[in-house]
Formats: sequence, C-alpha cells, structure tokens
Amino acid sequence: MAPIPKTQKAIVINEPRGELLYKEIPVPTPENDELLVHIQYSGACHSDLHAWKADWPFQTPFPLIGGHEGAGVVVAKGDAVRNFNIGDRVGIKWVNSTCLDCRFCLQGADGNCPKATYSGFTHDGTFQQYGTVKAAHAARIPDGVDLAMVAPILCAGITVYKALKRSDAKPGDNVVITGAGGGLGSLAVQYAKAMGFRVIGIDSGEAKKKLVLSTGGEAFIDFKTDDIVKGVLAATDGEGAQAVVHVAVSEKAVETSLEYIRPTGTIVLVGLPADAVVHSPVFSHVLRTITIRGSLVGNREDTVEALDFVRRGLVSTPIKIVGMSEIAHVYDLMEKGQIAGRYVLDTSK
Ligand code: 8ID
Ligand code: ZN
Repeated sequence: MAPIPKTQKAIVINEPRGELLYKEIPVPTPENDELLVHIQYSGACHSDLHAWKADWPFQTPFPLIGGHEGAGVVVAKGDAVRNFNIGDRVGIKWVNSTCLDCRFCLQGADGNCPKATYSGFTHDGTFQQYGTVKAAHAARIPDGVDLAMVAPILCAGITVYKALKRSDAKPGDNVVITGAGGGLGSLAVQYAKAMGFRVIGIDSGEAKKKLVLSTGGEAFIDFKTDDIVKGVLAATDGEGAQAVVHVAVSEKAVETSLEYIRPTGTIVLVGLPADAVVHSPVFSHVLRTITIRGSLVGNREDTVEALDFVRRGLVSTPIKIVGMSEIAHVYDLMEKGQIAGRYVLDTSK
C-alpha cells in the first residue's frame, strides 16, 4: 500500500453559498476509535446542496467539507479499533459517530443520538481524499461490489430502504415514490420492487421516465404535465396508494399526496425542502385513518441489509462519474432538477 501523504485534495466551503474551493489540506489523524479511510469515490447528495446553501435550521459549521456517501479503503486506524483491518473496503455514512450508550443508540435510532456527529456537516465529510470515521459506524462493503456504484448506497440507498420499511407496505401494495428519477428516488424504485411492492414513480422528463420504468416502476407520472391525483388513482384501480415515500424536495408533492393516499395508508417524509410544512386536515386524517411520519437515514443494521441487496445484484445505482473538482457543475444540475440518478465524484481529480 502506498504511504499516507501529509496533504490531500478536498472541496472546502468557507461560508454559505461560498465558492467550492478545490484545495490542498492536511490529511487528518484518526482518533483511538476511528479509521482513516482513503476515500476513492463520494456520491453528491442533495443534502450536500442544502448544507452549501445552509437553508436548513441546522447548525452547519464553516469552513465545511461536505459529502457523506464515501467509499474507499482503510489505510490507518486507532489503537482501540478491532473490527476493521488495514486494506478493508469501507463506506462512510451520514452518521459518522454516536455515543453508542444512550437510549436512542440502544434502540438503533443512530441519527437521533444527541451526541451524534454527521459527515459533511459536523464532521469533515467525504469530499476529500482521506477522511475519518468512528469504526463502529463504518460500513463494510461486500466483496465484488464496485466502489463508485456503491458510494450512493451509503446515504441514498440506506435512507430509502429504511423509509420503505417504515412505510409498513406489504408485498403487492401500491407505493408511490416522489422524486423517483433523482438520487434517492432511483434507488427507492429498485428497493421497493425488490421488496415486492408495486411502484408508481413521480418525477419529470423523458430521461427520468425511462429510468423509472426500466428499473421496476410500473407507472410514471410527470408532475409538471400530468394530473397527479388522476394518474395515481388510474394506476391503483381507483383505490389510491397504500404508501408514499417523498424524496422530492417539494412541499407541494406532500400536499398533493393527501389526495391520493389510500385510507389506512402511510406517507413517509424523507425529502427536506427548506421551510416546508405539512397541512393535513384533522377530519380527513382521522376518518381516512392515515399516518404521516418522518424517516431519517438508517441505522447500522439497515446499512448491512441495504448493502446486501446490492451484493445480490437486486439494486444498482445509476451513476455518472466526474472529478471532485467539478462539484460546482453537479450542484448546478441538481438545483435545476436535471440529474437522472446520482453523480459520483472521483476524488483523484
Ligand atoms: O434521512 C433523510 N431523510 C434524507 C437522507 C438523504 C437525503 C433526506 N434527504 C433529502 C435531501 O436533503 C433532499 O431534500 O432528500 C431529498 C432528495 O435528495 P436527492 O435524491 O439527493 O435529490 P435529487 O437527486 O435532486 O432528486 C430530487 C428529485 O425530486 C424531483 C426532482 O425532479 C429530482 O429528480 N422533484 C422535485 I425537486 N419536485 C418534485 C415534485 N413536486 C419532484 N418529483 C415529484 N414531484
Ligand atoms: Zn444524503
């Protein structure tokens, strides 16, 4: 293995909406319970775009190194680490560390641990060539799985897999995915199909339609040109969808789903449009006996399960690879809703 350099390339942001600086910074040293990972690829998630804009009510410290879908190889580790060896292939997720001791940790609610740190937000993320992660939260990447393709599973894949579990849908149920052609959505369609659900994708444009219908979607509704409620009712024999997983970055998408959710159904909120609010009239909420719940990434067990779908060839991220230095272009396309699937950054250029 090549020696660990003293410095490395990273994307650094000094202020909200500031320039995405491609610059040389020091390689970090792992703490006692941490791994140092040579990150080869990192997915670019819409949450990174939110962090750059600082449009969430979330304390994002600047200067910021974003990114939370990293895939690479362990190159060093702290003395207390027993579960990984140098040379192991690992992933860095959004949850970078937790206390492992509080009630939330004991319940597997990793993202809710009050002491959690988050890659790309409160812990330097994966838009750098070498990053640290608490060994307990590093994801073991199965043999034979491509590192670039698997990177987006570390956030997008785990998150949608968990959200689908939390939708309480049963095999054969109709499940709507909003934002179905984007990063999370394109994986949600595949996990939902593999879990035995009937998938209706909502997004816009020919490229996303093609992607959704070729990866397991049974119907596609264009939110810019079609009547969404009519479309869902037509695809569900007039009943409505038993579950909806919202990954669209849109308050309107959530509001509209109140009109096509099947009585007894569940709406799962995943996408995080800034300042969005859900207005669900109490009367119909009760009479139609619907559930609306939030879902935040997934825990360590969800991670193992989500990666196993990939190992078995049931799920594969539709990726485009570009150099990390081209991140501004990726954010621009993302902002315009022009990415079908996921962009993955190659950290070597
Ligand atoms: O743990 C979590 N809850 C979690 C984890 C990871 C990401 C939440 N997120 C959040 C992100 O912060 C972001 O707000 O999920 C959202 C989606 O992330 P993404 O999939 O990485 O974004 P994308 O690739 O840009 O895809 C979004 C898709 O939504 C479509 C767009 O066309 C795009 O394909 N879309 C939009 I914007 N409005 C829509 C609408 N009204 C819509 N699709 C249907 N209806
Ligand atoms: Zn993410």
